[in-house]
Amino acid sequence: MSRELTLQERLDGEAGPDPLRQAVKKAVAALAQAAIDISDLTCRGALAGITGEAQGRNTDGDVQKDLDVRADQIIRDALGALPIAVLASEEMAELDILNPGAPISVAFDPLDGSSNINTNISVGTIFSIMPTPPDASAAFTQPGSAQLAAGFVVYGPQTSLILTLGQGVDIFTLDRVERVFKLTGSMMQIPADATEFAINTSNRRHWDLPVRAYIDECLMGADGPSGKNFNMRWIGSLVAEAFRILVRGGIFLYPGDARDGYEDGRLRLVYEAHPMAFIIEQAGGGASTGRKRILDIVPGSLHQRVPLIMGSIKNVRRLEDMHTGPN
Ligand code: FBP
Repeated sequence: MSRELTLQERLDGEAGPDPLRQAVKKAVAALAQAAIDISDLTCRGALAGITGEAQGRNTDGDVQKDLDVRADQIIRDALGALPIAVLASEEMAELDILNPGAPISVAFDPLDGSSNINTNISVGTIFSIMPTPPDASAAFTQPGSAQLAAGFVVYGPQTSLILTLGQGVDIFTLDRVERVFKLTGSMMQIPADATEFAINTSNRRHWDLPVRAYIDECLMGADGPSGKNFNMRWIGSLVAEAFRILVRGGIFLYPGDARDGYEDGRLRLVYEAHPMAFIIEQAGGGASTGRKRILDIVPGSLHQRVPLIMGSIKNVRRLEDMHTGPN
């Protein structure tokens, strides 16, 4: 049996002499190293002092769990000495400007899905790497299409790192014995048409009409206009839903709804929706608000939320049609 390529070998093969690509390579390698440490903590759980208990709130008002705080520190320590201009984290109110002359800037959600920690359900880390513009403080006011690389890690039964450098999507699995990520899935392609949807249906009464109409269509199954029976999943963990969609297709929705504070849904543009959209599009899928392509959105603020609909391209297009009408 041939030996699997390690993440480091893959990065070395891609980077070449270009200083921008070299900086991306170093940042991804450091994020992967941090993910191994976070994976150790999630696996040991209470044995490592991880309780899932709230530690307070971050400056944006989200409840912060102990693992949120530790994961944030682990990643900042891993990236701190690299040629990075600006760091942005879900856990930090403001940008952290490190070295304004450096070619890249990194945004990350250190621990996504933290409400799942004490229920032993998959959580993850998400990251987005941007080129640094002449005014470094504008690093995260660029559209998602400017991303140089994006990835996420799922701390689940396996720890998996999903990566795009803008030329397809690869999956790396953590080899716990050797403590390295190894390539286990190359050039992922999301099936174009799928029959699995993921949405928190407890919010149905708050949804707007296009979302209701689409989910009703799914629920009607073969008797409805789709002519197909759908299955449903809701893990409440964006990284786990995205991983499932990458391997077997489907559609994920966290739409805006009528609850106070949920007008633009729950997910954050800069370090959740942008990187996910880059990965999903690179695997042949779609990512949209229903009215606009996620990668075309220019963030107005660091922690802004955005409705996110992503997955199999035909399902996403159907939902867009329901929002805007077919072209
Ligand atoms: P956090 O960024 O606070 O972890 O929230 C994100 C998230 O956990 C996603 O991973 C998940 O898709 C969503 O919230 C679940 O939200 P809800 O509990 O409203 O279904």
